[in-house]
Amino acid sequence: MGQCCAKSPSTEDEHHNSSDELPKEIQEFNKGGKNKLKILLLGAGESGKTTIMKQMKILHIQGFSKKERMEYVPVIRSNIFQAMSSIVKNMGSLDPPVELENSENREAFNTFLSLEDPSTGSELNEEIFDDIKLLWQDPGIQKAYARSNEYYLIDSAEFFLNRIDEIREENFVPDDQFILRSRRQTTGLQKIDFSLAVPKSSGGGHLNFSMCDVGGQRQERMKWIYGMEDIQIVLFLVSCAGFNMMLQEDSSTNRLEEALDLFRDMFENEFLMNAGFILFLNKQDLLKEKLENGAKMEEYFPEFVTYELAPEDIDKNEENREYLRARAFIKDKFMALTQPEMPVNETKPSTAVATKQRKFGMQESRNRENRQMSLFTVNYKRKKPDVYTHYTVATDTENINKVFLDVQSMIIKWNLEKMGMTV
Ligand SMILES: Nc1nc2c(ncn2[C@@H]2O[C@H](COP(=O)(O)OP(=O)(O)OP(=O)(O)O)[C@@H](O)[C@H]2O)c(=O)[nH]1
Ligand SMILES: [Mg+2]
Repeated sequence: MGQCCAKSPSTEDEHHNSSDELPKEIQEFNKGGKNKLKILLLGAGESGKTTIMKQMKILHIQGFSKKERMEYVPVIRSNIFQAMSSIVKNMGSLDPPVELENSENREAFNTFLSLEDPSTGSELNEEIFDDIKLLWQDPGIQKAYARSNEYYLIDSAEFFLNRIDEIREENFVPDDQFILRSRRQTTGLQKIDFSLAVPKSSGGGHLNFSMCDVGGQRQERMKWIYGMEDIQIVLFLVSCAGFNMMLQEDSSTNRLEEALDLFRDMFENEFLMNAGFILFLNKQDLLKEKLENGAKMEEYFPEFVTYELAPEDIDKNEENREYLRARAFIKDKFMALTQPEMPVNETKPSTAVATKQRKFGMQESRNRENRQMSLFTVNYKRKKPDVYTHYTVATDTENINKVFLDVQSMIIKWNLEKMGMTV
């Protein structure tokens, strides 16, 4: 993400057992600074963490330079190829399967079936773009796309496939929306620094932030601990659209279930006991769209059938009712996890390998009950559930600007109350 981010540690770096050996940017992040507020972005894969980092760059740094924009061209082209490849390769194995409808597209279909994934999107030639365009218009492909919760497909597939003419242009320069929609899995840790003006009513001046992004897929989570030192704020992201989808890395685990497990583990994590938690219930646009297209929350969470909205949340607009119920249901599920039933100081049985030191000799933890690695020893010491929730659309700059202003005021309030810092 441009000049301000560090990539670390690489696979071989995982064996480091001294904080002195961590990449410089992460050491700096860990040291923080007197007036720096450290925010750690957490959440499962594809919850939208990196998209929030991109938004901070757009909103609070200098945005993307032309050179940086051009670096996204191969990413976007590779995304569009992978999207079509995934639809073509999965439609036959759906239950019931979906067939190509226009026989004139058979050749393009077969070519696509036999194509290897190009390592970078810049290798796509004109014929491949033609084939993608033809296939995207086939009613069979559209039907398979409508069932994309049954196999792995990137969230931005439709956005990119609808814009293939622009993407294939020789002089294509991605705008912010293309960049925000692009998908590249994060490995290691990435850091970004920015500062925001503090309103006069809260003392004026500036507040400096250091924000750290991590990879959310299971194999990445052992690295999270590198970014946890003295974290003041955890910004935990959830893809609400994941309620009817399975994980990319484990096709037997529901994405929302995984997010709930992960949130509970992080909320109870002893290294994050002093952090305030902000929950971004993200991908609200996709949640709404899915429900409008007939997806049923109760098929995945049967208790949803009897769930009722609080009177103050009921909207006169009946059309929105199912969506409002669903988003409140998801929120309640997360908030219930912030009210632990187990007594203070009781340690949850865990396969965790955490050492209390910061100099983490990272070891493998075992996969328990076929769910994500439970990384660290947990206990129930958190006194007050400092959790704030927001419904977000991470790809919408205006929405994130507004939400982040709220987050900022809340952080200032927390700061003044809990950390004794004056701003
Ligand atoms: N429509 C929509 N797409 C979103 C939203 N938030 C993120 N996305 C898209 O979802 C995909 C995944 O987002 P990322 O920000 O890469 O997810 P991540 O949490 O960083 O994923 P990892 O790096 O694997 O941990 C990207 O293509 C984003 O454009 C949202 O609110 N709405
Ligand atoms: Mg990421």
